[in-house]
Amino acid sequence: MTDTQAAFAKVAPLLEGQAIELPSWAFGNSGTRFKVFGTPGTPRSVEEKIADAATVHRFTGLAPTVALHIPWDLVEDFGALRTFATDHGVELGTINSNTFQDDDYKFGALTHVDPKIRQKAIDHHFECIDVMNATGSRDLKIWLAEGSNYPGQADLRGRQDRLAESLATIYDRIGEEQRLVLEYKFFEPAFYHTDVPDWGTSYAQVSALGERALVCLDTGHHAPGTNIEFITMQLLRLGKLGSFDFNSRFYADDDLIVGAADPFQLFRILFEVIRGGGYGPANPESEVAFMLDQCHNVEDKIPGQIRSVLNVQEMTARALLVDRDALAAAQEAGDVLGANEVFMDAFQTDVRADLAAWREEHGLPAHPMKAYAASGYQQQIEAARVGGTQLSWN
Ligand code: PSV
Ligand code: MN
Repeated sequence: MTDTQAAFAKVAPLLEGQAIELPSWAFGNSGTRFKVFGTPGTPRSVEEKIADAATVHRFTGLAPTVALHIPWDLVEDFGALRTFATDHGVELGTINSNTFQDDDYKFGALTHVDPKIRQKAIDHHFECIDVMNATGSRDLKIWLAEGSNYPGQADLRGRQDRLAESLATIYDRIGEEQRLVLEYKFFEPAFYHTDVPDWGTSYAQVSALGERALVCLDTGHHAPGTNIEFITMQLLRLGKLGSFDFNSRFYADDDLIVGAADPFQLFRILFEVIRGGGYGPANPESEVAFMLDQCHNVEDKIPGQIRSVLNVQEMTARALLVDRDALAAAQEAGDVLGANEVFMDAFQTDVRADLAAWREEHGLPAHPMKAYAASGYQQQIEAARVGGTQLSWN
């Protein structure tokens, strides 16, 4: 046994039970403001999206739940959708509200100056909670596209106060076992100010609500150079990290495959997750949800999601390999380069062969990407899904 194999064997039990939620919208068409390309085999119904998500889980064992976005995933009977998902081997997960595609929300939704429009946005969240009750979902995720484009356009303070009031009304409606997670983003679609721009604002808003209100950290929603692992540490320390929306970025909210642009950043975040007790398999008390929030504009969507969850698994394995005792000793001794070397040794460990063997031991394909390509599923959906309207951001 090599040193790497011995180290991997020690952390391998902690890879069991890792769960990464998939976004239903990753399976629909998406693009930029310039063009949305269609892709053969793209789902025409919510059921087809769930079947694709279940396929990702079948090949990886990593993605037992699917997040829905309302109204994109509205169906007549959510009880039946829940059964459909279970029959396919997955569960329905987080419900995402959407107050960014209705003309009434041009100048805000939960922050709007007009109480009628605020109530309409609150009612939409009540509808999402009804969906959660039918699907058995735990989390209501709120991301708001609200803000202003020009200095003086809006009363920043008034909007923050109205937001607090609207959120309190929504929070009052969620069940004992349910949670509200508030996602922040520092720009887009508004550019001068955003009403929930940063973790501090989200933290202040959810802290005023109560214990079951938490922060959602989307990795693509920070200014370049932001130390996201520090935010991860702080939110865990404060007991307010509810969930992650994983993706990666080169420039802005690019929504590219997690771990593709900067695998080292993903490693650093996952190290703080583990260090802070936010990783479920190592700490059963943890309730932090790990989700992807991605779009596959030019690549095939199912392998795009398979690659994504594998990237998270691989960086988790490497982060688990950090020799925490040696790290602490070096840190305490003021051994700057020694501490850095312990950290980098784990990051630079190639665990791919060990993970392949581990998967086989668990009845999974050693190489899920290759196994999916050889399975014929892609060809089958491309042949079968002809006609109808491919789903997108609508
Ligand atoms: C906003 O950019 C966001 O990250 C929110 O999570 C939305 O719900 C999602 O993207 C929609 O793709
Ligand atoms: Mn997001």
